Amino acid sequence: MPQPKRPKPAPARLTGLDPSPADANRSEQAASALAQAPGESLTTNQGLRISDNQNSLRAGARGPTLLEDHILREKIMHFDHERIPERVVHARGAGAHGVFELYESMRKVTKAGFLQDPKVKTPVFVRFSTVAGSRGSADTARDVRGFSVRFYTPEGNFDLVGNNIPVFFVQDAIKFPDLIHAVKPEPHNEIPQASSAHDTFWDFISMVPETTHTILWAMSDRAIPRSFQMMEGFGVHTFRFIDEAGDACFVKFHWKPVLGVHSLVWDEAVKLAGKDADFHRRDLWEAINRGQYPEWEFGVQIVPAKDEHKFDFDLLDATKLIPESLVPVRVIGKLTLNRNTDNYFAETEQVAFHPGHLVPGIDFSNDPLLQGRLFSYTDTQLSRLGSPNFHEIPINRPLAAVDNNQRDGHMRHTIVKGRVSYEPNTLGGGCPMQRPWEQGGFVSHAEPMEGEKQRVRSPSFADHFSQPGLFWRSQADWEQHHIVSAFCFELAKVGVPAIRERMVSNLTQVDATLAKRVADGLGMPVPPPPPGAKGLPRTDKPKSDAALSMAITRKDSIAGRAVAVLVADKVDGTAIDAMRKVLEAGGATLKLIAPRLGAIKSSDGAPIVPDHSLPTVSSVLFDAVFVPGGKASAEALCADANAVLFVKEAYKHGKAIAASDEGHLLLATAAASAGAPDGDFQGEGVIAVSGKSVNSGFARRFATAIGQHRFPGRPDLEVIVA
Ligand code: HDE
Repeated sequence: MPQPKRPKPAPARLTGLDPSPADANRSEQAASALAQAPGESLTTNQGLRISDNQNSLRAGARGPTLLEDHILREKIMHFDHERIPERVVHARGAGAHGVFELYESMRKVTKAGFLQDPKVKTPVFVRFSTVAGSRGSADTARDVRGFSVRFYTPEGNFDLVGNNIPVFFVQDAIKFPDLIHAVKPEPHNEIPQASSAHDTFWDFISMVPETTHTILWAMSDRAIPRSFQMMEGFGVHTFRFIDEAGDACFVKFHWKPVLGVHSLVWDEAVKLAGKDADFHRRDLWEAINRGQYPEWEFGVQIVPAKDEHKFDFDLLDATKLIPESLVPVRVIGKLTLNRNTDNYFAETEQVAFHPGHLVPGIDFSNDPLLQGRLFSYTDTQLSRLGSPNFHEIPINRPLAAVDNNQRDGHMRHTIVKGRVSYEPNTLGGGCPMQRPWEQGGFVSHAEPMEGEKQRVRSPSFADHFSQPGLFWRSQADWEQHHIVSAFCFELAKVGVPAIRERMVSNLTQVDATLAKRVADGLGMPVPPPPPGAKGLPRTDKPKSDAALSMAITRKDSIAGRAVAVLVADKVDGTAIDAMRKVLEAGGATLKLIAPRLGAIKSSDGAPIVPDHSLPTVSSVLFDAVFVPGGKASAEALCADANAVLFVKEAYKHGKAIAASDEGHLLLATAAASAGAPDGDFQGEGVIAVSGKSVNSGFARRFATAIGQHRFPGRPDLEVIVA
């Protein structure tokens, strides 16, 4: 029998890490690190060729299996240990490779090598995640998203382990385990999975007012992003840039998505959890496969050292952001994700990020949350990856040469030659040697220190309500409405009334209207302010900050949007073609959805092969819906409950809807069944022309509507039944 040929792998390197910093090709490095010899023969892990992979070794055809079967035992033993402990937080994630390109040299403020020369391209690996859910949980849970970026620089790995929300719940690392225990499923029954809508979470949040700022973000639509490609990223903590002369300034890091910041609506997110639990990771995977590479611009907010105390909040307090209206974000580079992983486990699961993976020119601030993280991330890798040698796993190996006197440990890959494993030495020629700052050595910023050893919170961390107020005031009406609804949803799931009261009482310190609206939604009176509330140092400057709202984000692109086209036999094929031409030119994808799979015919007899059947998909998987004409097609769809629901739901979720010619019949049927007040869908973003097929002007109007993303201001959304 002819044997299939496998592609030849890169030659396996058997001794240690690549010493060449010039080797910037991660995939080559990863391939060469896989010291496995793929061939055409099936073997054991010792290279023994296997003659029968179908049957275990038995004493006679119907006899017992023999303990001697070393091939069976090796295979089952390996299988038994396929799982490793999932991350204690951020367990659910998706990753991809890419590249970082600098727009302008940052030499004046930092010595970091990858921020010097705009010609240099730095390979990166990025992992997005949710925080609370387990590895198998749904992507669209209401949660903060992790946004971890590893830069493989010639000076070592720099990990920017951030989130899609610029502030954090707690100010001090010592509170982190409490926060996480509160949000995780409750310990007695392990319910609920990947949801903050339960008593223990709100019990904690309501007792810890420093969480108020982040909880407002978490109740906003930021916590249900449309796509990883459509969310911002933040380093959260204040870091330091250090220049060649050793002078420091403060810096906050930002990622700004090129497609703009867009979110789902809550009902959509809930339904998606069932319809496609992999919604976000699939979106990322497919975009990269299509060659529509996700992009973010990299920005910095720089604060000179002398301005450290200029603000009425503390730069070291991770529950605060620096309003962009006070310190604008300077965009200095671009991140592009252009390659999917070859193996989820080897790359996305085994990647081990750490905020302490730094390069010379970047340093920590004294943010007490960041300081605690510096312990946690190495520690957690030991239990997760099982060995102090996790840096030798291909995805974790720096491009920079690694050389030190650390030895041995579980699963050591490097075969170090020679007799010297100490320093100083003469027997090894003094190598490896320390390097001063001038030769690329890392030197911690020499910040003057004095003070008493004490367990205290700085009084400059005490104002927990001014910035939540700023965030609230900066939101558009529909964003405020969604925040109120989210509070009502979450708190209505809380069983203990005292927790709800305490929480709404805290909200009175943010904004009286917010508290009133949430109290109304919960059917309770507004409670008195929390005990001890005494007009904490309030700042109303700035009054609002446009960068905190999603309303003014980019809305002129349809790239990455998915458009459903509902079709049945005798559909107007020319309308589909005309629409496809315009939408695909803008970077959207079109999927034809018919009552069932199998080719149908257009009105002029041409065969059309649908991508999906109606029972297997749902409107929540798409950003917009188009119903082409063709009388028989439209009538068949009107008689199909799935098609009617599809349109009703898309309308309720504020999506752009277009219908050409008789396609309008389906809109009318859906509107009638949804109880639309005027007997038809009238809201913005509905583009219907009866009696006409699609021309390019019509298609462009639809494209403009899709670019708006959602129409949350449709007046009749509350009464639509979908
Ligand atoms: Fe993390 N966090 N964290 N965290 N975190 C982890 O490390 C921790 C915090 C963040 O994609 C863990 O490797 C402590 C802030 C992301 O692999 C663990 C504290 C921010 C990821 C850990 C914080 C983050 C993690 C679990 C308070 C935003 C996913 C697995 C002092 C700036 C990284 C792991 C990935 C992961 C601890 C607070 C972001 C246990 C103790 C603030 C994006 O080490």
